[in-house]
Amino acid sequence: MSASSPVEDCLFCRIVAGEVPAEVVHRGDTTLAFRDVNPQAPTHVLVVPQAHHADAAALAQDDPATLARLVDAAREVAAAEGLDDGYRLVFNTGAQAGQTVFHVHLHLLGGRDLGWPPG
Ligand code: DGP
Repeated sequence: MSASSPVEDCLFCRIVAGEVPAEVVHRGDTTLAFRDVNPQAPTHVLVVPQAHHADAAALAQDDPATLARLVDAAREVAAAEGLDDGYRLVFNTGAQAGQTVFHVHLHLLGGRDLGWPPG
């Protein structure tokens, strides 16, 4: 889906709208970052576009400037969290990759040694 208006049953559209509570750590003109409800590292933040796009590939096609802003917002959050030794950025894209929420989100993970390859 490439629509960018809010999608009624989309969890992250509802977080952007303030209809579902979340611990917001950063808000930009077109982006929002909030803590993951099920953190996999001491810092685990999700950075999303405020507009709805299903996944990173769709966002790259529809609005590449906002895709870049997600990465820049993650950089700002990582700095604020003191992740000076590094952090990981992940887009799960598609069900087989583990994507469960189909509003694109950039996982920012840090604060511990992160293994490779991921599971
Ligand atoms: P993914 O598997 O890549 O689609 O990641 C979805 C993430 O969303 C997962 O790490 C858990 C997180 N998540 C699911 N529901 C909520 C919620 O209601 N609030 C917050 N803050 N995070 C959520």
